[in-house]
Amino acid sequence: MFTNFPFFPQQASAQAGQVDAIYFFMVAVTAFFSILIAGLVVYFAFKYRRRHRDEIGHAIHGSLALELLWTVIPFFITMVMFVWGAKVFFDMYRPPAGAMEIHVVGKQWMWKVQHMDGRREINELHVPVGRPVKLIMGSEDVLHSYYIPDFRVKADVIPGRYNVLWFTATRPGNYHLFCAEYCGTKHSGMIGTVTAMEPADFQAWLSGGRADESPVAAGEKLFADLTCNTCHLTDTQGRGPMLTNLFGKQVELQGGGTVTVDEAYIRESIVLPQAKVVAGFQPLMPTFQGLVTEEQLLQLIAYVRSLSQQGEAPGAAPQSPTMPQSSSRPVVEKK
Ligand code: HEC
Ligand SMILES: [Cu+2]
Repeated sequence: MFTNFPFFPQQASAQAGQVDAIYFFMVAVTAFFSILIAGLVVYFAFKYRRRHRDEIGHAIHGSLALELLWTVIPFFITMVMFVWGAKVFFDMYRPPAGAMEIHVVGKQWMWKVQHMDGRREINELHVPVGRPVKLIMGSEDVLHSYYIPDFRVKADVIPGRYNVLWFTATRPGNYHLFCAEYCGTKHSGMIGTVTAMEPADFQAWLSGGRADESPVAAGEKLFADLTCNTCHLTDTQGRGPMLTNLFGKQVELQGGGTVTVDEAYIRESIVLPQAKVVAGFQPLMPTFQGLVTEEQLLQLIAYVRSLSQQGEAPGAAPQSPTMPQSSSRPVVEKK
């Protein structure tokens, strides 16, 4: 609709239309009332101007009807904005199950990307059209923000957290990518290109490059290198809990309470193991904060999660990104 309007980014994702609709609704409401009020101010200034030197205005003692009117009408208009906005917001913050996952790490001043089959790219992102894509993001240093205006999506990449952004690209093309959070002297250079491709072209692109080790395989290696496997065994005899089939389950904590195992919990278990101690275990897991990079954390999480994927032996080859993920995989965010 707005592709020929040079001041407005094109709509290239499934959510772009929804975001624009609510944006234009709010602009229209604001413009309508601004013009109405400004017009009335001018009109009344003339209509009720002082005509004689000694003229004195009537005192006004309020009007219940008027006060109700200008309270109730704005209330309903703002509730429409709130409910509508909340709906769009929740849709944008809950990735659908089975979305294609891609790891993204922000770093002064670049975006490092790794696909699930291992292929890497920097300041670029290739995605297929017509398929939900979930970016799992971490920051190696400071706050960054991943912003694709043509898709109408933006998410802060907060250090020390597991950040998620999802979208479904709808038309092939190249789109601007920006860091939208001031992150140091070369912040303005932290830009790139998102390339949306037809699924077949995307497959060709994916298999065309030199694929690195997949995040799951890298995570499995780290699991051994960091000696995680000396405490977390594949049976219950280890000093730490068994991690097989853990993802998505409820875990009982020492001192009562439970926690659902999701990516954020696994991340916390690795960097702050004492924050939530599993019931029946000693708090003897050392912290790995500072010993692993953000990218390695994402790989470890991907590996621990892969231990729970049905039909796969622990550490088996990762799924190809084009395969729909098994529906039995527990999802963190339910729709
Ligand atoms: C010295 C032994 C030891 C090492 C090494 C160790 N862990 Fe642990 N881990 C534990 C213990 C004990 C617990 C349970 C107590 C707790 O929650 O702190 C635990 C808990 C966990 C949990 C939460 C499990 C649950 O059931 O909720 C995860 C995930 C985890 N560790 C991952 C790792 C990873 C990944 C590594 C390697 C980077 C690692 N651990 C290294 C002993 C260890
Ligand atoms: Cu940045």
